[in-house]
Amino acid sequence: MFTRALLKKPCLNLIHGLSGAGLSAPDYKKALAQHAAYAEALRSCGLEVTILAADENYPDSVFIEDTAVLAEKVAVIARPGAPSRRGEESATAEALAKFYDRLERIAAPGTLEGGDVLRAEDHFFIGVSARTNESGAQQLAAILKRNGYATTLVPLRHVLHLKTGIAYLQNNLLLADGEFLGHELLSEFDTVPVPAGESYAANSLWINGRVLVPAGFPLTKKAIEALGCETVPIDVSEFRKLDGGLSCLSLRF
Ligand code: CIR
Repeated sequence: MFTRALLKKPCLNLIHGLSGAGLSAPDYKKALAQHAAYAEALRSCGLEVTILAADENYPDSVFIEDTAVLAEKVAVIARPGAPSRRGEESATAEALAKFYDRLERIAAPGTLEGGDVLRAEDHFFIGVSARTNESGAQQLAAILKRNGYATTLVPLRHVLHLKTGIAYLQNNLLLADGEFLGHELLSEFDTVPVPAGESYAANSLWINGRVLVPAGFPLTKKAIEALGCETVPIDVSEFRKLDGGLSCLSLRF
């Protein structure tokens, strides 16, 4: 169960964030409202939410998940692979120092973004991607292993981040799409495929017994409810325009 979440307010420069989505630029006012509703949804799941101030130096900094990897026993400060995002992690480290006695860090030449890390119970799957390199993934694996967690590196083929395509829904259930369906490194899980045409909804988010799903993906919502899970639809259309999803907007711990 999670008790806290760390978020970061979207900055005005959000409209200049990185995007491969081919959609229009996000509407800042709408993004702010969606961010506030997201924070409220986390509160309604029982989390104490801390929202860091916006930082105009980093257009993508609202996607705070990418700047750290958190577990009970350790907090690891990431080192973003996107050059325009390098440095975002400092504000996260400062905020996390209030909650963790000791912070570990990914060091150069390693790069790692938290969106590439999926936790399933005490096992961490680490995507090796265009953003997370082999060195970053190996450094994280070594830190996690020292703290008693299991790790598996998963080379990515198409998606931006590992969690762009999979979510862990507890009880050994994986919501999976595209390259992760039938994946040999994920064969221990029972897999729920993301319904056709709803790939974006693979980035759903289990929080304390409920599953946050992006609004506008009714088939995924239904598939998750059929598993006996309560769903909470959240509109994140403005963040989708920058390839971001529900998990990217917070660090949960
Ligand atoms: C980026 O390209 O870095 C941002 N526009 C989107 C980051 C999404 N983060 C995530 O999936 N964890």
